[in-house]
Amino acid sequence: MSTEQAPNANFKPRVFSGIQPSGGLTLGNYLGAIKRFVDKQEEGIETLYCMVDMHAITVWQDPAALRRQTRELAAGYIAAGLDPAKSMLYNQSQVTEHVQLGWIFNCVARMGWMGRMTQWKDKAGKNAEKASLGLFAYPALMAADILVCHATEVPVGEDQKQHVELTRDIAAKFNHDYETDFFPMPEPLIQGAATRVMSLRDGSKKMSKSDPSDASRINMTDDADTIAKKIRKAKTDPDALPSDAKGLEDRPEARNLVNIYAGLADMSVDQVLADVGGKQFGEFKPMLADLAVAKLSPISTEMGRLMQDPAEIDRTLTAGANRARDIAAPIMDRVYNIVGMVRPV
Ligand code: AQP
Repeated sequence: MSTEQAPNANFKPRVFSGIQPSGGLTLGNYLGAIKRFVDKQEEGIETLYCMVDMHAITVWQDPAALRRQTRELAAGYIAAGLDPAKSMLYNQSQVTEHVQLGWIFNCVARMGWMGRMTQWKDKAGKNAEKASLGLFAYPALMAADILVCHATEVPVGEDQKQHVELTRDIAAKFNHDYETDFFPMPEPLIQGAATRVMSLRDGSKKMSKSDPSDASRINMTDDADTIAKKIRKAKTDPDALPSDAKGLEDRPEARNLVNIYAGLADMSVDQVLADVGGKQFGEFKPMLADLAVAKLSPISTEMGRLMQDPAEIDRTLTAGANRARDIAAPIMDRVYNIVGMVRPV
């Protein structure tokens, strides 16, 4: 039997994940992230879920829209099943330890690491000279978000795996440079179907809240008719559905719709195809639309009800921030001490 300890054996299991309030919530955010947040909360582990508004402003945000979207995101979390008494829900900007550690990590991370991030390449594109410095440094702040609370698990969609790996590199370099074992090595939690939901208009692009085409995504606030219409118009190919997952290779749009069905129904892709293999899209799309409406309508109705009382949402977020600070502040005190600084009392 190996006597080697697991890398995080000395750390309490703790879950952290964030979503940017940079637009309305999409089905991608729900299936790739929020639905998994709820599963984790129910396991009885300490869970912190954050509206990462400091990340959102790496791209210009209208202040009134940012305020509204932050509350809408919090309402989405709660409506989807996160209980603020169990999970800490808060705004990144309200717990200043995030940016304090973010700066220290800017000094630990290397420019080359940031330049290799696919999200940077996708978002900055050919306009890198004009992109904000914050967009380039975003992964160092994300590492700080995770490590400022010593999180050991990070439920995210497939697209964020590279950022969690970078977080481990930053933790390892900090530990090495300061000859300590202070930071854990967080693990990305990417499980089940629909960890990468693609655009309804282009199966090679991820579904995104900032895509200029509203038809490319299902918003959590879309009504039943809009959801049905978007699914009816979703790009597909002319063939019938195959009877196993192998038959979806080279059919990105078909794979995406089956993946979405599997994610919503909590089934595997093969289980879905055992039921619908051989059907044409004319028959499958209405089934998918009915399922999406059945799963999403209760959430959007509850979000609408919660949004009627923005002051209550703000109170919930402030209470969450106070609890998160109780975890982050002593960690930052120790980071300052390791680095050779003193935090103000
Ligand atoms: N299409 C997706 N499929 C699966 N998971 C997804 N996530 C986002 N889109 C998909 C997951 O949602 C969490 C929060 O992501 P984010 O809002 O912080 O940033 P993002 O990944 O950049 O999401 P968007 O919608 O594309 O935002 P914009 O358009 O502002 O950049 C993450 O766990 C992510 O994996």
